[in-house]
Amino acid sequence: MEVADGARPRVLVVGAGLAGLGAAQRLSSSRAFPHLRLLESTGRAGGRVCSQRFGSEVVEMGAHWIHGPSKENPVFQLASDYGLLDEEAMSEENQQIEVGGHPLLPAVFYSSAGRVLSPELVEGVRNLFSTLLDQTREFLHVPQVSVPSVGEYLRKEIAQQVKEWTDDDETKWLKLAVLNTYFKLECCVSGTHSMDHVALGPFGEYAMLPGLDCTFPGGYGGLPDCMLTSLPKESVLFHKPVTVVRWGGSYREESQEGRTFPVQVECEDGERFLADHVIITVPLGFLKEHHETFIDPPLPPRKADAIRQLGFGTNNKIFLEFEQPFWPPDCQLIEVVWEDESPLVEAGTDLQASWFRKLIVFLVLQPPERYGHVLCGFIAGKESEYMETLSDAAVLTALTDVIRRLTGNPHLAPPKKVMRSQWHSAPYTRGSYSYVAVGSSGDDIDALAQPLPEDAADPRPQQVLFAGEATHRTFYSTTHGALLSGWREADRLLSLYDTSESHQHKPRL
Ligand code: 6YU
Repeated sequence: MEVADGARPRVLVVGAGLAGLGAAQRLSSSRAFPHLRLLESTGRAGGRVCSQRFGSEVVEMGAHWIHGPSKENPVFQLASDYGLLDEEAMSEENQQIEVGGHPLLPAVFYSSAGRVLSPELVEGVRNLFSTLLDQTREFLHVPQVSVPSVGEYLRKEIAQQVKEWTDDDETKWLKLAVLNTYFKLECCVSGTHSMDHVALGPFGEYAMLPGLDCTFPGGYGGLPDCMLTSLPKESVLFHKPVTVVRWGGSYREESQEGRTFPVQVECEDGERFLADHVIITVPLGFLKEHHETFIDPPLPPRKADAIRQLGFGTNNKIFLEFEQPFWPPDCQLIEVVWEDESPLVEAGTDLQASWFRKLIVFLVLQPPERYGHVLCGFIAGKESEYMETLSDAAVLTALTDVIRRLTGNPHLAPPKKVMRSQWHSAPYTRGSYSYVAVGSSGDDIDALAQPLPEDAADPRPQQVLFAGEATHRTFYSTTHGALLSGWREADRLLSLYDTSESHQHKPRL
């Protein structure tokens, strides 16, 4: 029997990042959901996928790589289908490379003493750190862990190892300083202020896919752009920040006497939308700040606790363009070692005096013929949030001083241009990505992903559904985790209406 259009379910999706676009794309390809609206607070699609112009080239302010670009990675598959990747990225060989999340690029280590460190010394330390880091992933099913965090575990092991080092004191200190750089690098990977905040037990739950991380030659933003164009034009509304999602109600259009809807979504401009279902894909950072007022009636305690306990930190990028490179021609990564630092010694807390010490890695954007001489620095944590409060000029001056110190060249010309991301200040993001913080576990991720009403005995269909990278138990913090979470919630609705399309994984292109 044909269902009249007016009787078909109305669905709202809040947020046009990859999770929201993925959900909308999958639902819009089903005839069961002709009444679909996507409400996005900002003026663009993509969320934390954000390609921007830097001079004549496009750079990534948010997501940079497809992590693990291979068959199981839906972002890789979708980007390949749209023709957004180059041949090398799509080659079978590339897809089979296993890098364990840390691709090795030709790197140079500059130290705060104005010297380049020996590759042999650095390699030995890198192997030690990566062995210890591998060990931290082995506690997943261990009932009692000896220390709560990844950082404490690493430090405890390092303190043991140091006792057996036979090097002279200077070499020992230098090795510790290099280790400290790896701690800071790991803060960027996990999007946290300190590895002491990252829970040890669940750390191994994050899953890595095979494939050598790749980038989008035309910009990551091509992916959300393509997804957006596949949606009915009138279904996407920009500049529509949602202020409150009311559920469990009985709402009726003012002008109509027709049926009632359980969900009412109100936007900052006062406009209201009624629906049978809403899929919320706003970042965990936004939920941390607003969940008490954003959802009415408020979230059940288990879900609110999950929001409070899971981690959501800051990782920013700073792009610097130089007239001339100060690095060697084959160098693709510049790493910074502060010789007076050690993971076994508490770091200073004066952000104003030392924020720039947290920036320990610069990617050299490739190829130089295309980008010129552009570095992309990564900086995580409170120092990164402090950096957001400074002017471009202050950031440029501080980093010029750092680079002059590293190269031992007090006359090195300053970068001619600077641009940085400010994800912590972004009101609809409030940070960069999620991690499993001390005191939380993968169960919190699942609790966050649980739709409302939660009670399986409740006869009402699920009204409020949750997607977004922070709701994916094994791929949290990634674009593929975000996309999969959007598909998951779309499939939940498709199966609710028992459409035969629920398990078709091919979105409409
Ligand atoms: C990846 C990478 N990558 C660098 C940096 C950042 C991130 N990630 P969105 O936020 O996209 O969408 C939500 C939308 O909702 C948004 O448009 C809002 O405006 C809107 N909204 C909010 N409030 C609203 C309201 N009230 N009303 C209406 N709309 C509202 N991922 O795969 N590769 O290289 C990086 C990186 C600087 C900031 C990244 C990377 C993370 C991804 O960008 C991110 O997960 C997804 O884009 C999120 O999509 P979404 O739809 O969920 O939200 C062991 C272990 C370790 C674990 N970590 C491993 C490392 C993995 C992370 N790697 C990061 C590295 C970089 C460089």
